[in-house]
Amino acid sequence: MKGMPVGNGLTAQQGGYALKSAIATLPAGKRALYRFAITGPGGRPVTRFALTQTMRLHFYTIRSDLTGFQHLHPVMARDGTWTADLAALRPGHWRMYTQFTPDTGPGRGQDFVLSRPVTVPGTASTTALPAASSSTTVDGYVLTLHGDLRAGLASPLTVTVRRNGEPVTDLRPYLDTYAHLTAFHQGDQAFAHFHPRNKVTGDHGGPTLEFMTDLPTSGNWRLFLQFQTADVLHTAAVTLYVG
Ligand SMILES: [Cu+2]
Repeated sequence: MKGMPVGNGLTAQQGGYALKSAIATLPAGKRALYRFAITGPGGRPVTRFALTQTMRLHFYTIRSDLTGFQHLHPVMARDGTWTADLAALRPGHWRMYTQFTPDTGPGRGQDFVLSRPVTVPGTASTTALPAASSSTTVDGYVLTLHGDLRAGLASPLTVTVRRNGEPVTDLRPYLDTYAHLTAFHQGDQAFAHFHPRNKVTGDHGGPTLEFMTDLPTSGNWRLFLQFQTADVLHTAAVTLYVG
């Protein structure tokens, strides 16, 4: 498993690599296509990427109030142009994140997260961030979090999954791991992504997922936990305070 990527995901360029897009606005309330390219130190689009969690590129978006999370896998054309097929966005300020590992050039083998802002025109209302909590429920699954997270320090976080009071032990690997934890910092939308250290041994993950987190700044983070049972992908959300 990869460790933390370079930086906090809030820049469009790093180490000679850049996220380029002509799109600064997208329409509200309907599917929207976000086209972009990753350019390398020579300024040309990168077309060779290493597979990370079975994909050449992971794409995430979040609204400035940390609602509207999407995790997608865009399609790349031969010339290095990517298209992310986004579900309906609410009006407001969004950030588009790309996570990738070049397979050529000086950044070869390095994990990058680059992002750009996008405005969705319309009347924007802000949703207050839910209070920090040690549990959350999605689709009947109750997730309980244990951990005392400290900014800038490697901090263990344990997530236990139960359903009807019983431990869940039929998590399926989704993109090669039993869970994907994507986190965004309240205020600046800093990004982090983690996978549990649990060994993947078929369709019987759970009930406990052991993460080693390393969140760079204190404050509230909105966590999105994605896991699969049968053929259904679940996405749980919870606010976590990092001291
Ligand atoms: Cu992941």
